[in-house]
Amino acid sequence: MSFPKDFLWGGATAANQCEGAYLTDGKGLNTSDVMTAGDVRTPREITDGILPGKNYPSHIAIDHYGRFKEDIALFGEMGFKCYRMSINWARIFPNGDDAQPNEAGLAHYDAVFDECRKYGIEPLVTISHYETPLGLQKYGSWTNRKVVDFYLRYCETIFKRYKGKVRYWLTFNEINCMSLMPWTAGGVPNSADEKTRMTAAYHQLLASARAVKLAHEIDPENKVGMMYAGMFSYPNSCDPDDIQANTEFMNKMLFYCDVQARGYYPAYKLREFERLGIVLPQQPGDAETLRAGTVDFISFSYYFTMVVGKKTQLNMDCGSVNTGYTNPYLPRTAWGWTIDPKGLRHALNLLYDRYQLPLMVVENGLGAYDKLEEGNVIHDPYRIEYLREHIKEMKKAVELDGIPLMGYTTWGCIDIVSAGTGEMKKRYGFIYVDADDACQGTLDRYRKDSFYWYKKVIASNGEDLD
Ligand code: BGP
Repeated sequence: MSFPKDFLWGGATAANQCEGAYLTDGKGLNTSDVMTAGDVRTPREITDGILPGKNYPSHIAIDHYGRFKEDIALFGEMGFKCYRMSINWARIFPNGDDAQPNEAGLAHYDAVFDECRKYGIEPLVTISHYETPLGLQKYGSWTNRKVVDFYLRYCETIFKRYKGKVRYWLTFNEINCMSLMPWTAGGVPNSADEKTRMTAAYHQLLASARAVKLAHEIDPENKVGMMYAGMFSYPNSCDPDDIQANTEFMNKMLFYCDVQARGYYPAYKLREFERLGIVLPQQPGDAETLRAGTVDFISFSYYFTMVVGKKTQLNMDCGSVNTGYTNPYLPRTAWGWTIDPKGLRHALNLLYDRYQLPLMVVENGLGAYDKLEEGNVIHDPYRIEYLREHIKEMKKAVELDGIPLMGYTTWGCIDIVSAGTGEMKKRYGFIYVDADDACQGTLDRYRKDSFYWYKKVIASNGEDLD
């Protein structure tokens, strides 16, 4: 027994990080369109509107909007079974609160899904991946309950339009990032206090539950998942206080999954709200809504693990989560992210033990500096090594631990803009894109060594990893 026959091998992107064409065909602005590029030491700026002279990488990105046919053909060549992508909400509802959807935006994704079908690629669609329409700022974005209805209007539009074309959906990318970087997660200022964040999170959780129910009503074939930013941590030591601190950190992250998988807030979270004086903006019927909208599967991103102890003070810095501790057993990437393939097996076990739902790894990969060499070749053995070791551990989780794993989509299967730093030079792809950090270049695509390697992996259903 190895990976199931229908295992969904593939890759993942997000609209704001690859599409570009930020005003084409009636698209409105979203939260990512006012974020400048930074780097490993320079945080991205969030500007008040678009300012002259600043570099906003989402505006051009890799022009996936214009070149999706070429890109999907390359995914098809690798043998992808699945393409995880997101719909840019502001292409469908340019201001977020429009009464009618934008037909040009809808037609674009029709063409994308049709292209996927040509190659037998199953689309897995993230409904909101770090791209909240900027027009919703006037409501206070997700802190306002009205936004739940706007999101549902968007969901209903796309569920109906793409019925039969899309069967797999994720309601929010990395929903637990509302606790870490609320602007990115949902257009809430990063300075927002805990009460504000928890209000916005409540509305997203409610919206997710309503979306799950609606998706099932519109098409019983629909499978809707939640998406967890893979925050997994080890206690700093066997000091019980370190263990407790780690449990609390994991609960702070996992409560989002608890609500989406179980349909209610866990006791530890409710007690914490009482202690902090946080009152959720609950209305009659909400509890039933949450219970009726539990997800069909759990998906997550997995890049690194962290160490948490009694002295931990969380700090988000240039796209990294810092806990104040480092793990001496693990190497790190050039961006300081630990490399921990074995942690992926732990993560799969932890999530399956906790929820007993099918799992899917929808992001994993190595952000690295690549070099385009003479003859347009890119030798990236480091990427192959990273992915190979993670796939091996995933395989153990399936074979030895009996985890029902639906699929694996590597992050940034084609080079795209980094979410954390806004750089192009933090590359994850099997396909190299000729663009610099200002998204200037020919934008030509070239196959890296890892392209040919991943093709073999897929063709052998994960058996040939050499
Ligand atoms: C996840 C996000 C992606 C993404 C990835 C890699 O958190 O869902 O959008 O980009 O991380 O992060 P980065 O781009 O910062 O390297």
